[in-house]
Amino acid sequence: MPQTIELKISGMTCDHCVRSVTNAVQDVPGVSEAKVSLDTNSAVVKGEAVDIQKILDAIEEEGYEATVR
Ligand SMILES: [Cu+2]
Repeated sequence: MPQTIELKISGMTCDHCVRSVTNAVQDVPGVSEAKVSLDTNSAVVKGEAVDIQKILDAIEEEGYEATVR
Protein backbone atom coordinates (compact mmCIF):
# COMPACT_ATOMS: atom_id res chain seq x y z
CA MET A 1 0.00 0.00 0.00
CA PRO A 2 1.54 3.35 -0.99
CA GLN A 3 2.38 5.65 1.88
CA THR A 4 2.78 9.41 2.14
CA ILE A 5 4.70 10.45 5.23
CA GLU A 6 4.94 14.05 6.36
CA LEU A 7 7.86 15.02 8.52
CA LYS A 8 8.91 18.06 10.47
CA ILE A 9 12.68 18.57 10.32
CA SER A 10 14.78 20.94 12.37
CA GLY A 11 18.39 21.98 11.98
CA MET A 12 18.49 22.57 8.22
CA THR A 13 20.10 25.86 7.27
CA CYS A 14 20.99 25.67 3.57
CA ASP A 15 20.64 23.73 0.34
CA HIS A 16 23.45 21.43 1.37
CA CYS A 17 21.37 20.34 4.36
CA VAL A 18 18.39 19.75 2.09
CA ARG A 19 20.50 17.54 -0.15
CA SER A 20 21.93 15.58 2.79
CA VAL A 21 18.47 14.91 4.17
CA THR A 22 17.04 14.07 0.74
CA ASN A 23 19.81 11.59 0.00
CA ALA A 24 19.59 9.98 3.42
CA VAL A 25 15.83 9.53 3.14
CA GLN A 26 16.01 8.19 -0.40
CA ASP A 27 18.42 5.50 0.76
CA VAL A 28 15.83 4.05 3.14
CA PRO A 29 14.31 0.84 1.71
CA GLY A 30 10.92 1.35 0.10
CA VAL A 31 11.21 5.12 -0.35
CA SER A 32 10.39 6.20 -3.89
CA GLU A 33 10.40 9.97 -3.48
CA ALA A 34 11.52 12.53 -0.92
CA LYS A 35 10.67 16.20 -1.21
CA VAL A 36 12.48 18.24 1.40
CA SER A 37 11.68 21.91 1.94
CA LEU A 38 13.99 24.35 3.69
CA ASP A 39 11.28 27.06 3.72
CA THR A 40 8.86 25.01 5.77
CA ASN A 41 11.41 22.73 7.53
CA SER A 42 9.46 19.74 6.40
CA ALA A 43 9.51 16.80 4.08
CA VAL A 44 7.01 14.72 2.18
CA VAL A 45 8.16 11.16 1.63
CA LYS A 46 6.46 8.66 -0.62
CA GLY A 47 7.04 4.96 -0.73
CA GLU A 48 5.78 1.55 0.01
CA ALA A 49 6.31 -0.67 3.08
CA VAL A 50 8.57 1.97 4.57
CA ASP A 51 9.76 1.71 8.16
CA ILE A 52 9.19 5.28 9.35
CA GLN A 53 11.62 4.84 12.22
CA LYS A 54 14.37 4.15 9.66
CA ILE A 55 13.64 7.48 8.02
CA LEU A 56 13.85 9.30 11.34
CA ASP A 57 17.09 7.49 12.19
CA ALA A 58 18.62 8.27 8.78
CA ILE A 59 17.86 11.97 9.21
CA GLU A 60 19.25 11.99 12.74
CA GLU A 61 22.45 10.31 11.54
CA GLU A 62 22.94 13.28 9.22
CA GLY A 63 22.68 15.57 12.25
CA TYR A 64 19.10 16.80 12.01
CA GLU A 65 16.02 16.26 14.12
CA ALA A 66 12.90 14.78 12.54
CA THR A 67 9.42 14.02 13.79
CA VAL A 68 6.31 12.71 12.08
CA ARG A 69 3.66 15.38 11.64
CU1 LIG B 1 23.33 23.35 5.29
